[in-house]
Amino acid sequence: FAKFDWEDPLNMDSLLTEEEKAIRESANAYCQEQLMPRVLHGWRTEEFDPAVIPEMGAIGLLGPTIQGYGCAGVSNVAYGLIAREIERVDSGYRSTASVQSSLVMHPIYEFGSEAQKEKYLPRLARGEIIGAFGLTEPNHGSDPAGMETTAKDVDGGFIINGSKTWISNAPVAQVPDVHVIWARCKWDNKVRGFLLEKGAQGLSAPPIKNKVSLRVSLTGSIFMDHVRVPQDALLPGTKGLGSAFSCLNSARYGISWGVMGALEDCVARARSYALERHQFQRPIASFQLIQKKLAEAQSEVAIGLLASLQIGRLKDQGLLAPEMVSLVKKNNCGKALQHARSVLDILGGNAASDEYHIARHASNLQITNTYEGTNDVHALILGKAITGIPAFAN
Ligand code: TGC
Ligand code: FAD
Repeated sequence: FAKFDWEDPLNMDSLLTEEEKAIRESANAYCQEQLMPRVLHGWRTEEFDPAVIPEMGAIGLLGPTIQGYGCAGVSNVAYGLIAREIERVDSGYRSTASVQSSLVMHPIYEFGSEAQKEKYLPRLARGEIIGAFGLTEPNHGSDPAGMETTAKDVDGGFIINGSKTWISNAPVAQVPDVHVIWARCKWDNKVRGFLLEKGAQGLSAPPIKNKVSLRVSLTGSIFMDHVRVPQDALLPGTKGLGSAFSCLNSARYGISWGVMGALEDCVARARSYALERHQFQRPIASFQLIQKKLAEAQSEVAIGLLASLQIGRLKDQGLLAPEMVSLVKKNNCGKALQHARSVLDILGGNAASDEYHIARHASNLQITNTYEGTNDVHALILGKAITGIPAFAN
């Protein structure tokens, strides 16, 4: 028999290419050596360290699947492995990176003009500029079709009015350097994407403070009061809400890997603690109920990672269906949250201390299970695919 490795129970390593393993190792080294020492300060103060973005850019972690424009052009599985390593430290750092890669660089690459790609992608890849993605509004979260933000066609450009909320990266340096904003166009009632640059008159992005989740990443609102943008701010390839949703496929896929990294960190920490902590003259790791919690959590890690790996391979081959992404986003986020909470029990009273890290992951995982489509919304997407009946429609 082969030897069982509890850290890779189903030998996922055997399914990775040498290049993917090398990318995983270099991402792991950066995350553990550079991000891990900063995470508690960021968590306690909610101060975002803007150096993180250029650091990630310098080692090719931003927009890594894009071909050209200074990007690495690696596989979707490599992208997933990067998300897993970043989120092993904190979901907030992964949020920062996945918004930049999947929700800003991806739409520019997919829907932008050649001039927009040349202008933004190399600088976004290096982390010289930071991006945000504004879809959610105060009155429209799960149902973005109801959005109230509008774009009006005027001589030589557009006027954008509206507001977005709960937007990752939005308040970095007051406003990020480029916002991808989704707005309903007054001339044909279709939703399209626009690129709004930092400094535009009427644009502001105040931070949302005192979060109890994702405290190391910045989140804010975006207010647009008659923001005038030139004609070339329109992402010309966007054709309706489906264009916005297609960006989510990439981000949701990355999250499905990331949350497994967070859960792996919880399991590893709970295991070490259980081996050291003694009660009733025995290590608590010797108690069956403790072992059951660890075994169930690590089983979900192994199964969740293999599911994400399969989706990544299908994505690379052009065989992806969006519902597959809903399946892994829903499953992995839900399981990560459930089992992070379960192994948190192993810490006893130390669960209350941020120095043991698992409570921080569990708080983050509440929101990873919510953003990019709540767990229940993904159940409805799958329910529609299974029954043919959309439960969310009027
Ligand atoms: P529906 O009628 O189903 O679809 C409208 C059009 O969109 C197409 N479509 C998709 N296309 C590509 N990929 C997908 N995943 C797609 N889903 C839908 C669809 O085919 C249709 O096209 P067409 O040509 O027929 O018009 O739309 P609906 O309004 O009924 O939507 C229902 C629902 C629930 C699926 C959708 O609204 C939804 O997914 N809601 C969740 C909203 C959400 O996920 N928001 C995320 C905001 S961004 C974020 O949270 C970033 S956090 C990042 C971080 O910090 O890491
Ligand atoms: P609601 O849609 O009001 O949902 C509330 C509850 O109702 C949920 O439990 C939901 O499942 C349930 N519900 C809704 N509709 C149905 C239905 N039809 N059937 C059954 N139950 C239903 N958005 C962006 O655009 N860009 C970002 O960068 C971004 N970053 C974020 C960062 C953070 C830290 C957070 C907290 C959110 C972020 N979001 C972002 C917003 C996020 O995508 C939304 O919060 C999410 O889509 C849910 O929308 P909502 O908060 O309006 O909840």
